[in-house]
Amino acid sequence: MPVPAALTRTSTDTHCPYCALQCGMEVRTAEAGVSVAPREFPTNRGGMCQKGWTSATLLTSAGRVTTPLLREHRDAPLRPVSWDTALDHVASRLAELREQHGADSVGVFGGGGLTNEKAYQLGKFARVALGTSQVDYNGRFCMSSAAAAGIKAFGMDRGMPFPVSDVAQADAVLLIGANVAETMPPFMRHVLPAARSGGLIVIDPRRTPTAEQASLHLQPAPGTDLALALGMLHAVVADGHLDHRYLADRTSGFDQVWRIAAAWWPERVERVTGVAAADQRAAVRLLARARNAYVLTARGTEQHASGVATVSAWINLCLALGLPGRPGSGYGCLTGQGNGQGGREHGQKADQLPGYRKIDDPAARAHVAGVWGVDPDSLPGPGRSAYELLDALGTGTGPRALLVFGSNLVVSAPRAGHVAARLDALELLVVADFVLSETAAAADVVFPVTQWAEEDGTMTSLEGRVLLRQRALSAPHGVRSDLELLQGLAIRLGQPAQRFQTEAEEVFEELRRASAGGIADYSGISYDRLRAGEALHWPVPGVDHPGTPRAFLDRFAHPDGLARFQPVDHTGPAEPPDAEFPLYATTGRVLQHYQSGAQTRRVPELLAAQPEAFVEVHPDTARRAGVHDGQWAAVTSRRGQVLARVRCLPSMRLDTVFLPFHFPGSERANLITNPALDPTSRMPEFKVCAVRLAPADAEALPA
Ligand SMILES: Nc1nc2c(c(=O)[nH]1)N[C@H]1C(S)=C(S)[C@@H](COP(=O)(O)OP(=O)(O)OC[C@H]3O[C@@H](n4cnc5c(=O)[nH]c(N)nc54)[C@H](O)[C@@H]3O)O[C@H]1N2
Ligand SMILES: Nc1nc2c(c(=O)[nH]1)N[C@H]1C(S)=C(S)[C@@H](COP(=O)(O)OP(=O)(O)OC[C@H]3O[C@@H](n4cnc5c(=O)[nH]c(N)nc54)[C@H](O)[C@@H]3O)O[C@H]1N2
Ligand code: SF4
Ligand SMILES: [Mo]
Repeated sequence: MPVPAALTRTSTDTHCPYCALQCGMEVRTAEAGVSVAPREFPTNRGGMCQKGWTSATLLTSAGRVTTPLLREHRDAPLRPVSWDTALDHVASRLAELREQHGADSVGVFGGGGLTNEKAYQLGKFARVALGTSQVDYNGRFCMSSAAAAGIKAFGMDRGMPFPVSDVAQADAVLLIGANVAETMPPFMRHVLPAARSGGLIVIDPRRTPTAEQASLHLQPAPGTDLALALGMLHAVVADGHLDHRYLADRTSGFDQVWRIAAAWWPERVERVTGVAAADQRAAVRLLARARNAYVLTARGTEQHASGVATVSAWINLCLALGLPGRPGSGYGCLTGQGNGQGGREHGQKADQLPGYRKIDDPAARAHVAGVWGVDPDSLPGPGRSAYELLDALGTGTGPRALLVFGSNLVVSAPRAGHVAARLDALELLVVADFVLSETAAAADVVFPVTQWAEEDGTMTSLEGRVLLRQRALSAPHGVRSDLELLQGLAIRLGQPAQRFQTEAEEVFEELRRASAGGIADYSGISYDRLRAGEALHWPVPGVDHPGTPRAFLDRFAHPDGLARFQPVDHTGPAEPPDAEFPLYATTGRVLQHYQSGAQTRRVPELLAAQPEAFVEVHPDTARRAGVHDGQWAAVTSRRGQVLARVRCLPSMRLDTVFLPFHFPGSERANLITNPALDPTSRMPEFKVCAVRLAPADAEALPA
């Protein structure tokens, strides 16, 4: 085989393997090894965080899986086998299950870190090669609530409907449940101008490194944002900041919303949220007086059983101030995973087909089936959402086998103890990964796959821009790409090989056709245009179309062109604190670890910086619970108990503790989280549950 051109280069322009900021980086290959360096790119402006700087470590790490692994039966160890043995084994088990129990006996779980090509191919593999409706992905845990709220309000979900760099022009920025100083550090460059002019407002129950830089920090109790948004909307109206002209020209439905917000005067909201009425009014004033203002939401306000309503309430506030679709201002949601945006557009979601089409829409089915060369009637309908899928595994009514691509569910799924038990109840668990994650370690078959720098593929970043990640080096012997794995299984399941291409660019060419005419239209994007460095934000409906960096400037995506206010009211957390579980627990991230930590816990510098789980707690609350700074504590909810080292912080609310979710085993924050789901988005309530805090049992301590 000739050496691909990319492999003769010593430096390749690409993007970071982790979060949605997709910082521009260079991968350098030399005798001494592989290294990375930031490059100038609009989202990171030459910056990179510690995860980016250390991202080459895993490419050559000893912890990498380089051969397929298989266990003969549940109690046997995983042993190395050949690719043919592993593929034959999986395909024949899947065929048997399908034969005996029907196509829905096999489930597929994808991830928002997968490239567009992989996400597309995985959805197609599920619907065509397996014929199953049971496919969903971890984006359901990520920003599905903001996506649903965006569709309701604007008729379209593109996380940030404007370039990230626009934010730097603003004199006011409101960040809600977003700790960007840790979750997207170079993003802070874009909010610095607002911070310098006294216009950075942060809403977070914790005094995060982001909140430290704010001019105004509102610190509500977890799960009370909806009330806060109503209070601020009330202040907009009462203090004369309502943009009447914008309301009349660009929106509908304000009256029903006001009927609810009228009853939420700031003093009442203060009693529910703990945020002083004067601070609510001050925040509104900063936004209303700004020449340019942006409001950005992230997981803190979204990961709730009322997440869609909560984001809708924030969008209502933005509409009342006339921000969305105005040049230099706007509302956006900060997508999280590297391809969180593209990952929810191309059909790995239970209710969706490529191009952000609905799977129950006959025209969408006919179009996509045409591209795939199958009968539209052969495509299954919508399946279960992520948590509902996991909850049903091995129960007899749900899937008996699960294929996992790009998620470490044992650590990251809500009520993780229960999810791990459901995975154990499966007849077959198959995981594709490049490390032996906690989920891979529990699998019957593990397929070792290539990593970001060893393959081509496109990602769609938080600003809706499609980016090319280019192959920079060859993969270790024994690993194959996800696309090759899918083809290997598809052929064995009786599919023609050409239906499941293995070159990313060829898959992208098909994705273009499948997305054509859809909401997320990629038909005008090509690898050549991306290689030439064009900045293409979707929709790009033609090869001569310049892309859409700023959506909604003239009209919103609803047929009447108007944005729709959503009448929503405050309900509060699904599980409020009580005498037995008196504290709120909330969960989230630290700078050094990514998600379940499957990758970053294998990078020595990152593990050394954050080696174990911790719980942030106010010193008075710690004293009352009998726990001490630096000692291990047990945090217990109705679902389980997590062990974490106590960090006393006077800036914490007295009623709230915080845990990061990056750690495994008994340090898994998700042992306690509540899988209460939002009725629309099916997003679990990761951000609030009721707990009690106590000293940890000496015998139970982590080794
Ligand atoms: N270092 C690092 N960076 C990452 C990731 C990572 O794992 N590690 N993951 C990426 C991904 S996939 C995502 S989704 C993003 C997430 O990015 P963020 O949303 O910024 O991260 P989180 O820490 O989950 O949550 C943000 C904040 O929400 C606050 N919060 C908790 N409850 C509430 C509430 O009720 N209301 C409000 N207003 N705030 C609340 C928490 O205190 C926390 O500081 O980060 C991306 N970047
Ligand atoms: N308590 C709590 N839980 C949470 C959250 C929270 O805030 N609090 N946040 C939620 C959010 S926002 C998210 S996004 C999820 C994320 O949680 P997960 O879905 O577990 O995401 P990762 O930890 O990134 O796991 C990705 C896995 O896939 C592998 N991988 C990476 N790239 C590829 C690829 O291209 N192909 C294949 N085959 N494998 C790949 C990695 O090695 C890793 O093992 O966690 C959710 N869970
Ligand atoms: S901010 Fe995100 S994309 Fe940038 S280097 Fe850090 S993890 Fe990578
Ligand atoms: Mo996420």
